[in-house]
Amino acid sequence: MSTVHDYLSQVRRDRGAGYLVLIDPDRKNDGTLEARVEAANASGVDALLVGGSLMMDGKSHARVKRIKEAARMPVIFFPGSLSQLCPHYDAMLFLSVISGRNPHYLIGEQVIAAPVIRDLGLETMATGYVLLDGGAHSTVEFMSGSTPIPMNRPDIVVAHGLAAQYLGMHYLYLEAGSGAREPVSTTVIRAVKAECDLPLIVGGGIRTPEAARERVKAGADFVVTGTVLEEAVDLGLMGTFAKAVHWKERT
Ligand code: 1GP
Repeated sequence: MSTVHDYLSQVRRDRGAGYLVLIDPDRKNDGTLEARVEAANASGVDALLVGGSLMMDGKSHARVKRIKEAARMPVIFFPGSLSQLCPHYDAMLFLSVISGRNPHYLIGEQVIAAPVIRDLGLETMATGYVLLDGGAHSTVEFMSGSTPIPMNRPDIVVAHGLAAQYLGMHYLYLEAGSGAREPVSTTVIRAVKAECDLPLIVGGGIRTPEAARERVKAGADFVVTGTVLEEAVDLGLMGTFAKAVHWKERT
């Protein structure tokens, strides 16, 4: 059986890099969910990440179901919290906040989630999550009680990437925080790419297709955007991002 992990590897091989759109199944997006998913279907988006740090009502599971029903691509759980764990995903990033020193987000949440994940039969993709300082206090920094790594310390990021690799993780997520002022720098991405073999997912504060393309050129294997599309008037912007990321498909 082909897995979402296999599919993402194929995307990297065929398109050069993958474009992932983050949808927060929170109240604020309730009226636009189907439109967002339809736009992603039509725009060459490779997969949807679904999750958020804080849900402001109890309807997130129903929204995930609506996303799954409309999506013609994998729907991947991006866990902000275990309260969003439900049967409607195709796979999940099994995250550990390895840049933090808060044991609850390093291993505590994972232990609580594991038996539920087994019963749901959800595919897990072990992901080392590295939070960098994107110039603004982020929700994930507050919620996970972890200090971001300064952006001017690629050496520290590289050491975390190597540790994730030696721990047998499948992906490294370089995160500047949702809505970051500054996305993860190309210097950091290049440094990690030079020394670490894991596929790199890069997100937080990426607002233009040019910024996405620069990050792919620096070594990002997957680019994530969330906020820019929540703010966008024209969801056609997704297609421009997808073209910027899929460098192998450019003529
Ligand atoms: C957050 O990396 C994602 O986890 C996306 O960030 O909302 O800033 O695009 P943005």
